[in-house]
Amino acid sequence: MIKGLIFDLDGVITDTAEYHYLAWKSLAKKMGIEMDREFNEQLKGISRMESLDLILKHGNKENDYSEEEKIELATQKNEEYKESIKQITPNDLLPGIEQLLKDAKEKGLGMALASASKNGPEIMKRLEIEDLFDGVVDPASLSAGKPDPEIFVKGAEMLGLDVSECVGLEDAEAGVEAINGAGMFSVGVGSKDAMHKADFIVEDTKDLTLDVILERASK
Ligand code: B16
Ligand code: MG
Repeated sequence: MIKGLIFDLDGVITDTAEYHYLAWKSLAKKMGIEMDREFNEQLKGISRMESLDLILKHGNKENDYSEEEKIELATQKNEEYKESIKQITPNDLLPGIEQLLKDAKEKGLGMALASASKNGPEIMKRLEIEDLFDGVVDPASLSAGKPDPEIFVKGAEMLGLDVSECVGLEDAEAGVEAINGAGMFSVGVGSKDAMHKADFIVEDTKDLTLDVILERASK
């Protein structure tokens, strides 16, 4: 029986990808690296430092900066990103998500956040959904990021549930792999192609209704 939902943030609850993109693009420009939206797709669900490494590699500059300099660059990106997320309001919840969270709460399901973003708690506050959640996995506490299952396993632990009692929701391929690796039922939001490893695929968050999720997961 399903007793908990474990959510990714960016791409499932709200769309912060555009803000990440603009902040990385402006940092990349300062380093003389061009990046477009197509390249940006690779950064979804990937941690801040790993994203920076991918951008440097993309610009053939992977050996140009020391660890210290890279931390400084990632901090610069994060400062710009933090400025832009100040605009987030409850209107930025993706379609269907508010209803899903409310229905799950009403049914007594546990809910945890499994986002790679260290800005997750701030974003949840701005979306006014933090009270609906029982826990947020701290990405800084992880020994490995997605596709490693650790973040979803920790989410289930936080809820006091077995992984078999939880459903994980993701929009990134690495995230779906993490859910599957944890032994949880995976819901993928996105194209059939990108989400082919998910147990259940919806193209849009508006199709994420609690009844359908529970029905699919208990088959
Ligand atoms: P931060 P998710 C991820 O969020 C984003 O998709 C990814 O682009 C970002 O680099 C990562 O969070 C880290 O974010 O710099 O705020 O710590 O999809 O795992 O909710
Ligand atoms: Mg995501």
